[in-house]
Amino acid sequence: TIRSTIVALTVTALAFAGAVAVITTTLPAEAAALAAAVEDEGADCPVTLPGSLTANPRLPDPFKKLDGSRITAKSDWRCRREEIKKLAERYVYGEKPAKPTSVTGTVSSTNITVNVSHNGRSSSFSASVQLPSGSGPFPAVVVLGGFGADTAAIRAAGAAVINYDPYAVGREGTPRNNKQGAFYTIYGATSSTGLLMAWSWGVSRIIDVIAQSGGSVLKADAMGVTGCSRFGKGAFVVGAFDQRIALTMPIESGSAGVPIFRGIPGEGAQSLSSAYGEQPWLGDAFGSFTGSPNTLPVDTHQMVAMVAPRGLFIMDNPHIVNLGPKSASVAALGGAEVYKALGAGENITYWSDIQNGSHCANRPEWSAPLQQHIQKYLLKTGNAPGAIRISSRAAGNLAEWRDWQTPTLTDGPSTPPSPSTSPSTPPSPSSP
Ligand code: MCU
Repeated sequence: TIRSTIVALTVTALAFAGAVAVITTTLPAEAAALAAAVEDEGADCPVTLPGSLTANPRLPDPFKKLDGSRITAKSDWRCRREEIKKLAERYVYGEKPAKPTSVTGTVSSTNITVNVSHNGRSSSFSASVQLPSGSGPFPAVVVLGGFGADTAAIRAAGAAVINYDPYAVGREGTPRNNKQGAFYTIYGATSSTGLLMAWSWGVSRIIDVIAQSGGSVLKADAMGVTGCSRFGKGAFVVGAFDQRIALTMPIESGSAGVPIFRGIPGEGAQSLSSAYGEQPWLGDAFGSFTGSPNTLPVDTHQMVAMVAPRGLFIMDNPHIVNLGPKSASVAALGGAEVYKALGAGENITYWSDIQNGSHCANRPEWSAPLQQHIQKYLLKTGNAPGAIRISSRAAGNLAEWRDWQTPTLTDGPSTPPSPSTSPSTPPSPSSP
């Protein structure tokens, strides 16, 4: 009959639609949509920072907006992330200026040059390039500093290596009132922005040049970043503050990197005053908080969350207490709650389950997951799920650090509670 034919057709159509849906959700192309086309998608979000700070021994609620309400929809994350960005700039790293008036440069199979001008000042720097075998254009991983990252594995996986010297953009060994390097040539030697953010600005300008290059050698929409130790701190900040970065891979970053500031004193890691004083890595404003991290309105679990839903592979070393691996695991677990709420729980990996070895050693244990991450987020040919693999030697407990729970965020637009549909809570009869 006509009716049964329609039913059969409908069932066939549904089955077909179902098959298509399954194919689209498992297609690695989905990873392509994770990174943004711009450095900061939330640049238009209005943010008013708080006028005063209140001490909080727990990790600040990443879902709670500055106006005191909590986000309800996944789409709210865009502007909530902007609030976290502004807090992190103001209190931790210093401001990252937006793209300068003029950014030009060249991309070849061996080298990238970057020329920047802004407000009558100019500076430039360059980075060498090593291509993988095969034919391009290639995805690329920016390697900060040149040690501790497995560049052979990166190239064997099919991504180019961009050897970036952070010191060309923000030198070490200078006092805070006389900072040097390409960033400070533009923004001034007394800029209160620390080196980590200056380094991150430099990588953003490299991405600008690759994006403008026409894409015949390197692909601006398939960029990763990595580095170890102080350059792990840098890689973390690069990924948090440029949403074009599809894959962020900090290694053994230590204090001023991934570990929660609040956990560092109790764990006995490199102290905040030591990290603040050793080099001007953090912004000048952080100086007021080295002895009172509980007063910070933001902590590093929120920088982890800033990377969401993009690929994040945190490598850490549980054998060196000075690195704060327990505090780093708490940052990962706290940030992972935002990944989960955004439906991207599989995009974060924390891996400290490793054999002993010296700081920034080449670790065969990380080669396979490193290549899987490159395949998934840069080449878009893989789909290995992320994993949280915390060594029992240095395992933090998120429950001890939070007094908030993870909300179920809706897919649609945000629905602020309206007085006519949501009854107000009646006053409690038991309160005196
Ligand atoms: C872990 O990163 C740093 C550490 O914060 C410093 O105290 C130490 O001097 O250098 C480490 C590093 O960058 O090692 C290569």
